[in-house]
Amino acid sequence: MGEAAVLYAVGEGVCTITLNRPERLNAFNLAQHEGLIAALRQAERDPAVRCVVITGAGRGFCAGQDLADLGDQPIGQLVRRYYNTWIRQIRSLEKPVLAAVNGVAAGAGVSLALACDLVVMAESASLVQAFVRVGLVPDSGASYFLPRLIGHHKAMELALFGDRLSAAEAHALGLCNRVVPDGELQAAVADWAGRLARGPRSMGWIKRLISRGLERPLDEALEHEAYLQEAAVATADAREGLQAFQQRRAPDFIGR
Ligand code: LHQ
Repeated sequence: MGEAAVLYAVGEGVCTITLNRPERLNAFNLAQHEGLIAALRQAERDPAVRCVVITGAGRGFCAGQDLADLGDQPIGQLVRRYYNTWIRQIRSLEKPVLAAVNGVAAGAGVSLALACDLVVMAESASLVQAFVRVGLVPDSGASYFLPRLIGHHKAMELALFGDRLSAAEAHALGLCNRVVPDGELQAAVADWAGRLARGPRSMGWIKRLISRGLERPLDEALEHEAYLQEAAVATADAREGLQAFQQRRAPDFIGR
């Protein structure tokens, strides 16, 4: 049997999911879709996982659809059944998900990074809205994320021209949180992921609130905040947080 198309590892509360088809810059075939969907499901269910990191093996992050292996199902079905599934999983997972963009991301590979809650890019990594280059349209949420993140005109520029965007340009536009030297990506991601993995249960609810922030009226947001605040204050982590504050020490959160 060949190597798994997706690698899964858990350590100290951090689950690392690695797309593992480096010879194709981790472009998606069915095995990689299935591996990613299964990995995200496992990360959601495992209480030992408190933060998820998604990255790519080799010199690429993810080149989108494997154009040499389109399979034989109708494309609409492929998109609905696979791409849309893992995009929804990332957004609904009640744990922070961090994209460690180690190299080039293209097409749905960019969507994968943008769906995550935090994006850290290596200096030499880049983003390519490759869809138009092959006569296609943005998918996997690209048409949703891009205008929200960078506005209509810039989103149109990227989507219509499909030019490669450097990590520095992506950062200037607000498409990633941080750019770090290539050799420091792993350490930078481990630092953030470690902090998130030691965070309180409320992090999952923070994600739920912020993810819906742009979508709904103020009154609805206020009510949802009140509802979740009531849930948050009842957690062991909130009790610990308040006690630690009074005792002037760092809190020791357990994720519950
Ligand atoms: C690839 C790929 C790739 C196969 C590099 N496939 N082999 C959803 C559902 C259904 C239909 C279609 O679309 C979608 C969503 C999408 O994602 S559409 C967009 C699909 N992706 C692309 O169009 C990107 C295609 N790749 C590229 O433009 C370049 O490879 C990028 C800009 C990613 C990287 O360029 P370079 O750094 O110059 O690398 P390279 O082009 O030399 O690629 C390295 C190898 O990886 C090469 O194979 P080889 O055997 O010659 O070493 C490529 O053929 C292979 N590869 N992307 N998507």
